[in-house]
Order: sequence, then structure tokens, then C-alpha cells
Amino acid sequence: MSTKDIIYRSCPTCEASCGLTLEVDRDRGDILSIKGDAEDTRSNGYVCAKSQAFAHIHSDPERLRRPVKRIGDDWIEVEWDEALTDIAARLKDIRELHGKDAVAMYYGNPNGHNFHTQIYTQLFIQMLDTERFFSAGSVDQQPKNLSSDLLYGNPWLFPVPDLTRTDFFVCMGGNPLVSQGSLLGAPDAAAHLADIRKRGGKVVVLDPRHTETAQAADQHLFIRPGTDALLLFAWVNQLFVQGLVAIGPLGDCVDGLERLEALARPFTPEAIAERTGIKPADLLALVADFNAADSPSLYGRIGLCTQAFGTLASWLIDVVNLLQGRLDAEGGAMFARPATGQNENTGEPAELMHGRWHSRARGLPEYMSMLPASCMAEELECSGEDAVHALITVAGNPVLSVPNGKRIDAALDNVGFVVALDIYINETTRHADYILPSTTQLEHSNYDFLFSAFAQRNFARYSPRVFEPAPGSLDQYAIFVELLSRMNGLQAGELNEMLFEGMLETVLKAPALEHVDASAVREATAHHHNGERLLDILLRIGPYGDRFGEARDGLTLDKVMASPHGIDLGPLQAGVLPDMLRTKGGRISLLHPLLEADIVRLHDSLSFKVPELVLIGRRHIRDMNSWLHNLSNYARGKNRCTLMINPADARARNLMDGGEAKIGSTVGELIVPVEFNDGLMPGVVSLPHGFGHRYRGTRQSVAADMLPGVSANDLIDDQALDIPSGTSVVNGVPVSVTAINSV
Ligand SMILES: Nc1nc2c(c(=O)[nH]1)N[C@H]1C(S)=C(S)[C@@H](COP(=O)(O)OP(=O)(O)OC[C@H]3O[C@@H](n4cnc5c(=O)[nH]c(N)nc54)[C@H](O)[C@@H]3O)O[C@H]1N2
Ligand SMILES: Nc1nc2c(c(=O)[nH]1)N[C@H]1C(S)=C(S)[C@@H](COP(=O)(O)OP(=O)(O)OC[C@H]3O[C@@H](n4cnc5c(=O)[nH]c(N)nc54)[C@H](O)[C@@H]3O)O[C@H]1N2
Ligand code: SF4
Ligand SMILES: [Mo]
Repeated sequence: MSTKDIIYRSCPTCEASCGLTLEVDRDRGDILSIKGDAEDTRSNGYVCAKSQAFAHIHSDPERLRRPVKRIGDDWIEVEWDEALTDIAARLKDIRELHGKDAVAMYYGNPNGHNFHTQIYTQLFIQMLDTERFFSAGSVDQQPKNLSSDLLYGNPWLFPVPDLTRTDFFVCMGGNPLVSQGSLLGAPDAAAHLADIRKRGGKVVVLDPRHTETAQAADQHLFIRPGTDALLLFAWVNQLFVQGLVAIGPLGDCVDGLERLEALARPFTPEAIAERTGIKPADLLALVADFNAADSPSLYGRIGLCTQAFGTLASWLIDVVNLLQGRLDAEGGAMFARPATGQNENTGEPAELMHGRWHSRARGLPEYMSMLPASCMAEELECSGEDAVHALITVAGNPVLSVPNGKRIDAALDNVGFVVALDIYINETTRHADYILPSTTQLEHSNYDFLFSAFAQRNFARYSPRVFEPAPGSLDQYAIFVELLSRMNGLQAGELNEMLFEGMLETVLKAPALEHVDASAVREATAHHHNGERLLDILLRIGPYGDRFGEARDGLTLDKVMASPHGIDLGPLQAGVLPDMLRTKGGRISLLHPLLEADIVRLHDSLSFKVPELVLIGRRHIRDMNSWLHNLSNYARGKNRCTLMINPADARARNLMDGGEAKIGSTVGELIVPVEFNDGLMPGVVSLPHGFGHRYRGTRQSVAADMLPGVSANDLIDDQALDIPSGTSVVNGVPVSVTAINSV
């Protein structure tokens, strides 16, 4: 007999974290339908096409369900215990023989969508203790991490544009209508933008492409890739020149204004016009409109991060908001207060984790314990004492997702032992000796931990497990624990206990929690286990928590679990600064030597010749980096891995719409289908990333047959970095495009 159940949970596929209603047949293990949860106060029933993705992944016959071991070119299924024991022994041997840094690790994007993985990652990293730790973060948000680190003392404290209250939204380097918003947390971004306009506000987009978001805006300005920091510095310059600096309540805790004014002086609207492509009159109008609006908000996202001046551009977004009194103000750029407390002040100024060690090959500084992903290939190529003997990838596909991916692909052959924690045999994991597949999102619970820290509203939402995991399968965190315990001669239970006690000690150090008794915490949370027990603690000592009895109505995990549609904790509050600052003396220093050094580089860039043609990326609603291409529902349709080019640039090169062209860069050459598009700024071409499913020995037949495409990262130079943060420059890459044939 089969029974129908209704389960509410949030969507684990993008940052919007929309509420879902699942109709399931638990006995048969079937998902009958996935719809929007109308009672979720954040998403109100909204979902996008990708809301079904996690169910499709679950049922994909090519998804790995058991560990596989490579024998020559073949894969054989092996028992978990055998795989874990062998892997742990080999990793242990390598560490003992060649030192801890001979084991490298790459950590990918889906981990951000898995609470349990996140909470155990710290343990995994600490115990592996390798200097060769790479992640997708340095092809993504690390410039914003660094900017927040320098300004607020917390790399994960991101200002969020207050879309529900702003009347003038300026969006730079983001395309929320397609990406569904990043560091923004807004289910149904399109409705948010439409609402701004309905209430008489304005939306302005600065982007080298007339994007879907630009089409929904009142105004769009083309900006040349990689030049946003110049434009924003000219904006700052004008605020000083025109006497428009008005910081408001934060004025008393800001240092470095005079120095900033001096540094901004050379960046006049005229000086930056040629490089940016923005006419002085357009910039002056933008500055004036922003200043005249009641509640303007300036926002920048990945196009401002993964470019030549990512850190400066990301920092200047906050600086402009701050100088105009828009930081931490209603309708401006606000800070969320997640229930798990990660944005709260911890009582002691955190030390900047930057440059504590350097990469071996290029001498690049570490940031947040990580080395730039763009130097992974050269690290894997090291030999002798510096050689990497083992690599562990955790839900990542750097061969497609990191610049000069084909160099990473080749370098992987150089690594003696590769372990992939992944659910597919893809371009990266095909190099592994073992692949360890975790349970899927349907088989484990989740909590919106990371994304509630930068959402439009404060909320707490727990997602229960939908199906019992297949017998013997392991959650990703449990794989970490099993490997670490075997490597260190411990029992899994002992390790869990260590993590629990370590975390308890850390969290109870906060001044506001000094009186909380550790033994009472142990007792009160004992009915939860592992990650959920830690989650209970975080919720209870968090800003809305019950503080173990002190605030009776406060949150506990039990309460959150009993609210299937999530708990709405209200709109973002203004005035959370300076309390949330983790800086020395609770002050905001506008400048830092890392920024000043890069401002010199920015100034030098004013005299650079504008390249004839540069490459940028783009996203499509049915993609998610490289990981959804094996799902026929998302792979079908017309080829979207095309080179978009402005018709004038195309004709100048004798290209035909629908024909093919050769695109070349300093590191590679590809043949690509050409798509004329007058939404591209002249001098700019666009190719999406995450494609290139052409490697032999993968097991993703849908991706390879329906949507192979080419990998944009085979064109992107791994030597080009945003210097302060070590983030890859994937936008604004100089390329040449030539015709090869016609339709
Ligand atoms: N040129 C260019 N490159 C880019 C970008 C760009 O805009 N342009 N964007 C960058 C950005 S923002 C990001 S975040 C990175 C992403 O970079 P990565 O995270 O390295 O790449 P993905 O393609 O997302 O690979 C995800 C991997 O996780 C696996 N996976 C999916 N779900 C699960 C799961 O539940 N468990 C496990 N164990 N594995 C799972 C998939 O099989 C896949 O191997 O790409 C970056 N690369
Ligand atoms: N459908 C879909 N959604 C996704 C993803 C996906 O792969 N597909 N990936 C998810 C991930 S991991 C992330 S991090 C987010 C990213 O979320 P977004 O930041 O919104 O990502 P994009 O859509 O790439 O938007 C970046 C925009 O920057 C523009 N741009 C490029 N270079 C420059 C520049 O130099 N200056 C300016 N001003 N603009 C520039 C591009 O034209 C593009 O419109 O999206 C997430 N959502
Ligand atoms: S917008 Fe993101 S979170 Fe919402 S349904 Fe689509 S993929 Fe899921
Ligand atoms: Mo990302």
C-alpha cells in the first residue's frame, strides 16, 4: 500500500531558498509533485524552473549511489567500509611521508546548500590542516569577503540591498532575474524589481550586457568590464567635490575620510570616461539621482567580484552607500540578523586571515585559510618536496569551473591519489581513485544557515528529510567524520564529541553568554544529534534564542522544526551597526594597506589601452554552474552555450549569425557557435561557463549528448587575479574572435 505525504521544505538549489510543498509517496520513494509553498512568508508560493532539480538529481540513474573505485579505466562498486579504510590509510601515509601540505583539497559550491556539511567543514579543514586548500569562493565572492572583513571585521557580514523599501535600486554586475539573486536573498527577484517601479521608484543597471534584469529596469548603462572600481571611485570623488557626503548615525565611528578624499581626487568623471565607457554626464546624473532619492541602495555582485579590481569594486559599493548614509539604513544596504547568530558580535576583534602562508609556485597569499583556485593547477604540478600527493575534492568540478580548467585536468594526472566526494563521474571526478557519493538533499535534513545571513527578511527554516537514505549510505558530514576518525585512530562518536565540546567552548566565550552553563546546554540539547544538536545550540544562544530558559518564548530547534513553513523573524532592522562590528574599538576604518596598494594599481589602469575585445560570462535560468546538465529537463532546448556578440563587432569580423567562430586568448582556443545580440556592449563578447562536457571517461551521458558545449574556462587565464583577494578574473578577459565558416 502506498500513502501520500505532504512535506514542506526549502529549495536547496539557489540562494533564494524558496519554500516548497512536496507531495511524496514515501513507501515507493516517489516524488509526486513539487510546488511553491504559499505559506512561506518569504517566497509566497513562488518557484522557478529549477525547483524540481534536486528531485531529478535524486532519480538520475547515472548518479552514484555507492562508492566506486577505479581499476584502470573501469570503475567498480566497493563497500563503504573498504573504501573509507583504504582512503584513510593512504591519506595518513601520504601525510606522514610527505607532510600535511602534500594533501590538497578543493571545496565546491553545492556545499553552501548543505547545513550539515558546512558545520562539519571546519573540523575537516582543521584536522587536515593543509595549506593547499582551494575553493569555488575564489572564483566567486571572496572580494566581498575581504571588503567586509576590512570594513566590519567579519568576512561573512554582507550588506543586502533592501529591495522591499528602496526607491532607487542600482544593480552592478548582477543579473538577479536569471541568477535569482546572490548575496541578496530574494525569492522572485523580478517581482521585487517590479514592485520598486510600481511604487514610483527606479531601477538602474550597470552591466556590459543588456541583461534580463536590464530589460526590467528603467535605465541601463553599458560599462566596460573590469572598470567598475574606476566608476565608483569617480562617484566617491563627486560626493566629496559636490559636498554630498552625509554619513548619518554612523558618522562618529568612521575613520579615514580625509585619506579617502585624497585618494579619490585623481578619479574624476572625465578621467575615467574612456576606460569605463561611461560619459561624465551619465555619471553625474546617476550621482545626482541617487542623492535625490529617498531611500537609494547600491548593490554589486559577481560581475564586480570576478574581475581585475574585484576587491576595490566590492569595497567601493559599501563606501558609496556609507558616504550617502545608506549603509545600515532602511531601504539602503542593510544587514540581516540570522537566527543562528553568525552575524552577531563575538566580543573580540577578529584578526585578518590573510597572507599567513603563501602558495609554493607563485607565492600567492592565503586568504581565510584558502589559496586562490586559480593557482591550483600549478600547485598540483609542483614536484620534489613541494609535490602534492593527494587531492580531495568535495562537491566541486574545477576542471569546468576554474580558469584554465584544461590545465587542472592535465595536472590531476600528476597527483598520485585523488578522492572525490561527489555524486557523479564528471570532468573532475573521472580522475579520482575513489568517488564517495553522499546522500542527496531528499535524504538528509537541512537548515538555511548560510543564506539566512544575507536575506531580505530574517527567518528560520528547517527542512526535514524526505526519504530515508538507502541502507548504508552516508551524509557528506558523516563521510568527513568517518575519514577523519580512521585517519586519527578515533571512533566517530569521539570525533563528534570533540566537535560538540569545541563548539560549545567557542560559542560560550561570547561576553553575553558567559553566564550560560555548559552542562545545562549539554543536557538541554541531548535529544538532538550531531549537526542538529549544534544547530539547536546556535539557535538557542542566537539573537532570537531562548537562551536556555532565560527567554521563554525564544527559539529552539524544536520550535523551528514545529513550524513547517519557517518562522518569519521580521524585516531587516536599521541601526545594527556599530554593535555588529567586530573591528578594533567598534570602528569602521575606510582604508587598509591592502586597499591602498591596489588603488595604485587601479590608478595605473587609467592609462591602459582598452582591449579590442573582451570576454564576459552569463548565466541561464536552467543552469547551475556545471552541475545540472545531466538532467534532461534542464539540458533540453536550443544550445545556450553560444558566443554572444554585438552585430557590429561580428560583421567587422565577417561572422555569420548562427555560424561558428574561433575564439582565442592567452591560454586557449575554442570553436564556438555565434549568436548576434545587440544587447552586448561593443567590444564585449559573452560565453557562459560550466559547459564543456566533452571529456572521455565521464558518466554523464545526457550532458555529453544533449548539451556538451565548450568550457569558457579553457579561455580564461589562471594568471590574472584580483590581487588583494586572489580571486580569478573571469570577466574582462582579452580575446580575439575570427570567422571559420558560415551557415
Ligand atoms: N568562467 C566562469 N567560471 C566560474 C563562474 C563564472 O561566472 N564564470 N562562476 C563561479 C562560481 S560563482 C562558482 S560558485 C563556481 C562553482 O564551482 P564548483 O563548485 O567547483 O563547480 P560546480 O560546477 O558547481 O560543481 C559542483 C559539483 O558538485 C557535485 N554535486 C552536486 N550536488 C552534490 C551533492 O549533493 N553532494 C555531492 N557530494 N556533490 C554534489 C556535482 O556533481 C559537481 O561535481 O564556478 C565558478 N566558475
Ligand atoms: N540560473 C543560474 N542561477 C545561478 C547560477 C547559475 O549558474 N545559473 N549560479 C549561482 C551562483 S553560484 C552565483 S555565485 C550567483 C551569481 O549571481 P549573479 O551575480 O547575479 O550572476 P550573473 O548572472 O553571472 O550576473 C553577473 C552579471 O555581471 C555582468 N558583468 C560581467 N562583468 C562585469 C563587469 O566588469 N562589470 C559589471 N558591472 N558587470 C559585469 C554580467 O554581464 C552579468 O550580467 O548565481 C547563482 N544562481
Ligand atoms: S529560485 Fe532558487 S530556491 Fe527558488 S525555486 Fe528556483 S532554484 Fe529553488
Ligand atoms: Mo557562486
